[in-house]
Amino acid sequence: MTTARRKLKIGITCYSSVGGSGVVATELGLHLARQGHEVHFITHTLPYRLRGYEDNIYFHQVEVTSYPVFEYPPYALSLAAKMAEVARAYDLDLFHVHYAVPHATCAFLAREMLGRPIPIVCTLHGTDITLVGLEPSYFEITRFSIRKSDRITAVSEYLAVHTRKSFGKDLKIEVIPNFVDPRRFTPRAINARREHLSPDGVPIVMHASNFRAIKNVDHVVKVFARITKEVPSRLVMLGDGPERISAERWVRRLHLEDRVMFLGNQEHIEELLPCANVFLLPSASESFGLVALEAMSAGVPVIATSVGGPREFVEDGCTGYTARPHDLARMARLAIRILRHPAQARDMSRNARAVAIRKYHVNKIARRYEDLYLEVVNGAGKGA
Ligand code: GMT
Repeated sequence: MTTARRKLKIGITCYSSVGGSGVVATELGLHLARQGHEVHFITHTLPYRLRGYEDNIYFHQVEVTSYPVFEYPPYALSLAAKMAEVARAYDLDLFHVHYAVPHATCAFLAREMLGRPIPIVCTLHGTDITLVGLEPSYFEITRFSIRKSDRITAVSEYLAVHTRKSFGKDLKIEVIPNFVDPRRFTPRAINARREHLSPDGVPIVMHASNFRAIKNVDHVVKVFARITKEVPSRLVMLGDGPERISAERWVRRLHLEDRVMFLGNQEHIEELLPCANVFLLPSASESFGLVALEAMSAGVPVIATSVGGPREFVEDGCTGYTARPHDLARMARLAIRILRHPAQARDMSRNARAVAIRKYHVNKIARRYEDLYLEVVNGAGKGA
């Protein structure tokens, strides 16, 4: 006989804009709500991927007011106040915050205001930790906020190691990787969309990101230039951000205008990823690299950076390849190998999807968060 698991009231805070951490937080919340938990998103704007009505989902908008004397609107204070207000009104069991600064800091403040020991689970996604390397003045507040959390999770072993190195070897960090819903990110037969992206039927190389400098989007274009010289193909770029102009400039400089498409931000990336023959993610570093996992789930072999999380799920020669971020020659060579050998590509595609399902299925990973929540609300020790 199975006993019913306790249903929880969970407050989730994340950045709502397009980006892996917001996607993880939102998809996790949606999944937990479908399991019967009550999920309260406490965020600045409606999280991207939270669209339409869903049972058990509540959205509480943080209003950031400004006065002439405030040079900067105090987002963190408004958020902390809102978190305390929602926790009190709905009797929340815990806060799950994504990003240490400022979200774990706000959760700490909210708990102090509430005056009851509501547990805080803090998930680290990477930029919160690397930021400290760039901006030493954030060190103390980040360390404080992490240590005041009851449980800390990191999205890869790489990030956990990196965090311990910066903030203390004694930190207990549970690695809970990113996840994917394989029913949504699924291989699809050649379809009209693919014909539109590649009217001449040549292979499609794809990249998706927020075009931050760390994503090395210029490298995507340069690698593609080498690929298409050997195997006529097309490059589809999904997403938008500060480096898009530079990438477009490289396209012109390399005379690739008729081979490259920039589609901007796309809400339904799951409809486009399966059109690719190979997916490129040459970032300078990635704590996980969620979009590469989504591509794998859609049956697309991945060539990703070997710095960070992708090494933990891209199995060289089996589901794709990893390469050092500046080794453009290797990336191009491996992509050409995939495109020239359809039988090998088919095997890789099958393997990629199988690994995504076996190790990173949303049901499996969300269950780990659920277990952690239950432990923490039942008072099973403070991890930090
Ligand atoms: O990659 C980004 O620029 C977005 C960033 C974020 O904070 O949303 O993504 C980070 O978190 C994702 C979810 O855990 C990870 O899959 C990404 O690898 C990570 N980005 C970096 O480490 C650069």
